[in-house]
Amino acid sequence: METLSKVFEDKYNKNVKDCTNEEIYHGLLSWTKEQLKGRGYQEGKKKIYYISAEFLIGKLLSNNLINLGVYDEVAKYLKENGKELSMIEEIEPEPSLGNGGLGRLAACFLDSIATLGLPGEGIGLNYHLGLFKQEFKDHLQFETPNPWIQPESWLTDAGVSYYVPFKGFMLKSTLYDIDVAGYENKAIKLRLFDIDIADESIVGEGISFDKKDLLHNLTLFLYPDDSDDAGRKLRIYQQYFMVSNAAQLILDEATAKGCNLHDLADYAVIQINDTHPSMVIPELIRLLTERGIEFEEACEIVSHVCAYTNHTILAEALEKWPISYLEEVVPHLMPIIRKLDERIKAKYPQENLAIIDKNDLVHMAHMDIHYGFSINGVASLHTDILKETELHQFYEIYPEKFNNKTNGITFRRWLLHCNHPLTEYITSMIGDGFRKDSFELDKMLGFKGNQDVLANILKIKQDAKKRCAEFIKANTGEEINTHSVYDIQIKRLHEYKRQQLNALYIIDRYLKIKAGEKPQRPVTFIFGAKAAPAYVIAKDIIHLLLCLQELINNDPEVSPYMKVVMVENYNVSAAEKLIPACDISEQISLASKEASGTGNMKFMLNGAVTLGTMDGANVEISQLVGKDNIYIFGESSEQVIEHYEKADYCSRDFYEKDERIRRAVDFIVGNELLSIGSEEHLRRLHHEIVSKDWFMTLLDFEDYAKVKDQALLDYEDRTAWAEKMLVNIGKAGYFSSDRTIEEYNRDIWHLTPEK
Ligand code: GLG
Repeated sequence: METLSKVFEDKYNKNVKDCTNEEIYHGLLSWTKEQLKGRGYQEGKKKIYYISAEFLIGKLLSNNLINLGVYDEVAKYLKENGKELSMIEEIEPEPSLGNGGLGRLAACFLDSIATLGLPGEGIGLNYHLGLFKQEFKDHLQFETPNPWIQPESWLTDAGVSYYVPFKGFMLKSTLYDIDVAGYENKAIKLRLFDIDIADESIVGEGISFDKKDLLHNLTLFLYPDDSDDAGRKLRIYQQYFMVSNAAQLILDEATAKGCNLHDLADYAVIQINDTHPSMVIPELIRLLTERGIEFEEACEIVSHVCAYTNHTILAEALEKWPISYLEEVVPHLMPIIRKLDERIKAKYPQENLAIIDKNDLVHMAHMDIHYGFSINGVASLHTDILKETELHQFYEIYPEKFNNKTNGITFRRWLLHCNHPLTEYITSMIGDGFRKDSFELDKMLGFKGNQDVLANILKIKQDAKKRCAEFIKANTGEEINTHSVYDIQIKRLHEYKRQQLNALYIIDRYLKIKAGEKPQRPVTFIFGAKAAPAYVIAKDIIHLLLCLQELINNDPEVSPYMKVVMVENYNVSAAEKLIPACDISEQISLASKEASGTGNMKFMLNGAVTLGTMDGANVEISQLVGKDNIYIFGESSEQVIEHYEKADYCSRDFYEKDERIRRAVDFIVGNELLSIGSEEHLRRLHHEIVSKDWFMTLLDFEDYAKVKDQALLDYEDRTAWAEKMLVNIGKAGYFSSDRTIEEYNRDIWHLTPEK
């Protein structure tokens, strides 16, 4: 720790003892950056370029210390000097460079790519103000900017820049790198492109800004509101800026290593993360032809370099850009896209295989599938749905391109970092081999029935709940009972994820308590969720949850038995505090709609029991832990898909026929809530549920309530419950992103790992 001490002396002319937490954070930041550099980078002839519009990396300090293998040493050194590393962690701003699962997955993947010693890098954009910061006022969500770049940050200017052509002008980029340490291995880089002239001062009230002022706004926000034309076009500007830079960088790096461009596939493989980076295909073709390669050969080369991951079947996320937008932003790509489309139409005249459809929309996913060599889904059920339904027409012509890669999470962040006590306890039981080989967690199962072990696991959970209660108090002002069951649903707010289903259960329970049915143990219903700024119903659901929180927590007759808390500005750091404390993990999406989910894996790893539908990776979780260790409810994906095909689901029927459902739904517009909240929001939501309910909330209500009641009853047998926890932890090894990345490499990338 000598070099660290020296940092404080050189930087502040002080002993660490006399430094403020801010100073210590900045000292640690520059010291850690040096250590990372000293590590070296994964090299190799062929490299994976993981291009993604989102990298939800979270805070980096502790994770880097863990991966560098110095966390304990640094914590001890600080403690000896009267400082707490956990307090220093609080100083670090969290970059919000992602929305949710897709961006967090990209961050977990970088950790695993580095850990496995694979040569690779992530490529994205350096959004100055991230997604947005969520604030609650009058039980409503408001959005404000979330600046995270300080004069000293994890970014390093890479000294690389390119010119990116748009219609009528060029933009010059600057490249910033963030080092990502592998666990006890070398580092890789996350490369974020930016423009120097981005200007935060153009942001007005909330997160509003002139969407047409491209010279100043291009890298300000992640996913600007796309509810209008200007917002949608801005996304195209951002996407093209990202992939044009990426393509130039990739060709330069390959050429520098001796590539003659004909053999590009021996030097580079590109993983296209959802459709946002899809324009990399025509852009690479453009650059290759500029560098003297024939069009036909350029298509061939690119088809051996690009692979595509699909993360959702929701139509809203499968991008289709109008030709007119592309003509306006990147006219030089359109002739290429048209040619790519013509080649396909000549071979496959079927309308549903076309890149450009008859409404002049460019289907980005279709381009990825035709001109990439691999397409994968992110959980086994999801891939099956792609093959059998959503992308069936492509599966018929390219069966060999389709493959599944069930998602995973990095255990460094989601166990070692967020849950030190559990990590230490597991180590004491089975040694530390699981840190590198997650399947070793299976050894935990040998302790089934061991009363001491079960008691210890319960104790660790109880302590985590106490720490979490402090976080909740600080975040929401609410006091929660640490002996209550912690029932947690944290994820983006979306109707398909069905937070509204959970809310209806809460209302139902509230009404029962009011009617004198007092449960033996209280439950705390914990939520965290951001809603897209223009997603009206999602914001109405947040409103409902906040109104329920106000009503229930302030009712002396009910609050001893249940509470509702909605954490403000839910993000990676909040997740790290909530997940270790969870008893029941809510994964209640409408079957077929959640491609995978990754929160479900994080909860399981930390000893929560899942309450969920047979959707996404829940299916694989249930296969692994067995039906006694998970609570499954609701209709299957086949049944749901059939409802959609036949258009035979009618929420009003459920509402009218079922008294219990009707009472809960009508409570949304009853006097109790109307006296707290806004009539407009509550009535709109009520109307939506009764007369639309696209995601079939009412269909699954009865079964959900029944199974959830059972889970809460079973919780009372503490030993039996601890055994469920043990099995969940023991079986979580499969969900390490190291396993996922090994599979990507084995089946798609074919890189040689470095020791
Ligand atoms: C998607 C899906 C999630 C999935 C994640 C990562 O909705 O189910 O776990 O990607 O593959 N848009 C997303 O967050």
